[in-house]
Amino acid sequence: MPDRLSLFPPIEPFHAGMLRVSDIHELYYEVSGKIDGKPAIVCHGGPGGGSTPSMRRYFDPEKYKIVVFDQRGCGKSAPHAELRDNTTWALVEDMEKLRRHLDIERWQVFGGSWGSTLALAYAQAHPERVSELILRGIFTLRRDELLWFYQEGASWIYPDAWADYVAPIPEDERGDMIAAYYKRLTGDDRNEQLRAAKAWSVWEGGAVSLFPSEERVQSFSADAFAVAFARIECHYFVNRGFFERDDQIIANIDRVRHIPAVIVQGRYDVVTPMKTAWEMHRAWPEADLRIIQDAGHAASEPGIIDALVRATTAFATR
Ligand code: STX
Repeated sequence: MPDRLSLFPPIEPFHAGMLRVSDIHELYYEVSGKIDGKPAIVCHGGPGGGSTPSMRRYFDPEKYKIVVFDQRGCGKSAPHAELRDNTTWALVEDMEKLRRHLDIERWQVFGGSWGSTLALAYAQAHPERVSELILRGIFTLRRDELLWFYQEGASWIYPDAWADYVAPIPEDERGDMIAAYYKRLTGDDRNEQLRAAKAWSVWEGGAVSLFPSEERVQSFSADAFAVAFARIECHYFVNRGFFERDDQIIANIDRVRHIPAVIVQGRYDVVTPMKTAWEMHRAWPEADLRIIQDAGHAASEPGIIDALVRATTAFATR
């Protein structure tokens, strides 16, 4: 594959802090790149996946002021893995609190997977605050999308990893895997909670990239990561994203159709299959859909990196 763009070099934030957003929660945030550069905020995946230092590297640090944060309960945000007062709409308002705290008027919103869901929920609530949208691995938390990955569908592609995912759940509870996991992830038995969290998290970590990554599976099975990721994801899924309707994000797409947008989708994304990106594209033809023919779900796929870096670079001078 000729001339694919790669990530910008690693950088350290020039500012980082904790922002209190509720009686319970404090959020970790960091700002990197150019102090008076074009503002952009990154929404990480999961929910509950936390941010990573590589998220800074999708933007030219000489052009962008890059804001990265950990959503409620995950990464360096506190309290860890907390589900109380943790909803989509709380996260949307957290982004507004962070924007005002940093004295930013409008920003580019960049998000993959659950980060695309959150980016769109935010943009639909506060369209005047969003200069552009860059979205990857489109996920809208509809029932069918959840069933595909956690109940039946992805199981046909990864039957080997699926066996480990169903192992902690007794056979008579496997008819509703999300409910069965939720019971264990929120139960009093700490050992059972940890075992369930690791199995849930490793299932997702193993399906993320086109080619297997032992390193990713290892990091997804680390206790702290797995507990936040599994508990928070499962909590959002049991609560159906805290949305009013199943198709909330696509049904409200008219609110953001005027915002310049790029959608990057891997053809072989098994976590958030391309059907959702395609349905979004049909409802939002103005968005520039880039299908990457040799990529899965991960932001780190070479073709996905190339398309995302091209998108931030094209928008850098707007
Ligand atoms: N969850 C999809 C999601 O947002 C349904 C997601 N899956 N894995 C990730 O995010 C990370 C690799 C970013 C943690």
